Amino acid sequence: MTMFSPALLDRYLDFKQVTSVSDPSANEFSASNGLASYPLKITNVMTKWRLASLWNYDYLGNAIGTHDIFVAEQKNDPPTFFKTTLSTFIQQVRSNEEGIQYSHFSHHLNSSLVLDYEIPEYFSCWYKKLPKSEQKLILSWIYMGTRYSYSSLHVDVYGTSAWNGVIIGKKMWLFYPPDQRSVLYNGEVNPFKPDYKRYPAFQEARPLVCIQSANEIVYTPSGWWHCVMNLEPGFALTENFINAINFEQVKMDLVAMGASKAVNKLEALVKL
Ligand SMILES: O=C(O)CCC(=O)C(=O)O
Ligand SMILES: [Fe+2]
Repeated sequence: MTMFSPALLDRYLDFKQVTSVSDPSANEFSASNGLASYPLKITNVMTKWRLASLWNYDYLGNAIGTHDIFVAEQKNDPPTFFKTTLSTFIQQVRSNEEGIQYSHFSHHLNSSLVLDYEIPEYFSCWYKKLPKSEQKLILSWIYMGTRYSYSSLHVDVYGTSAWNGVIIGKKMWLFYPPDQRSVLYNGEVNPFKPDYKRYPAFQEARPLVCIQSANEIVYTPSGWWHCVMNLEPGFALTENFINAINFEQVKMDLVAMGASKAVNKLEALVKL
C-alpha cells in the first residue's frame, strides 16, 4: 500500500500556481474567457464579511456545537467513520490529538451563522431563487479537520461550481482540468499517495496548485478535478452554485439523476 508522506506535498509546490486576484468585479469574473474559466484564488473579499472577525471555534461551538456530526478517521485506509457532537470534535481538532480526522456538515444553514456572510454577485446561485420549500439539494458545508485531513480527488456535485473560504487553517489544492479524466483514472487515484504501479498514466497528470490561507477564497469551476489537503488544522466554509456558466452541465447531471422537475423550474425562473 502507498503511504502518505508530507515530503510529497513540497514537490507539488514546483507546479504552476493558480492565479490570485484581489476583489474582482462581476464583469472581470464572468466575461467570456474571464476569470471564471480557471480555478482562482480571490483575496480581499472575505475580509469584508462579518464572519472574518466573528468566526472561531468557540463561536461555531456556541452556535451549532450540540449537533451530531460524522467524522472520517483518515488514518485508516479505507477511512472509518464515527459519530460525535460538533463541540466534542472541536476539542479534538484543537487539542491536536492523534489521528487524521475530517468532517463536513451543514448545520450552519439552519442557524444565524448564515447572516455572517454575503456572497458576491458572481457567486450567486440560481437554485436559491426557488421557493425555500422546493430547495431539496444541500449546496453548502463547513469542512473541519486536523492537520493532513483531506478531500479526495473529485469533481463537484451535479456539475456545479464552488467557492471555499478558509476561516482558520491552511489548505493545499491540486486542480486538474476536465480533459485529464483518463490519466486520473476517473478520480480513483489519490494524488496525495499516488500508486504509480496501479495508475501509471497518472505520472502524466499536471496539476495547478494553490496554497490557501485564512480569509482567502478558492473558486473551483464546474468539471475541474480537485483534491485538497489541510496543511494546518482548521475549518472552512464552502458553497456550490448553479449559474449561466455551468447550467448546461448541471442540467445534464440533474436530469440523469431524475430531477428534471427542478431543471424545468430553474429554466422557467431564469427565462432562458
Ligand atoms: O476539503 C475541502 O476543503 C474541499 C471541499 C470540496 O472540495 C468540496 O466541498 O467539494
Ligand atoms: Fe470539491
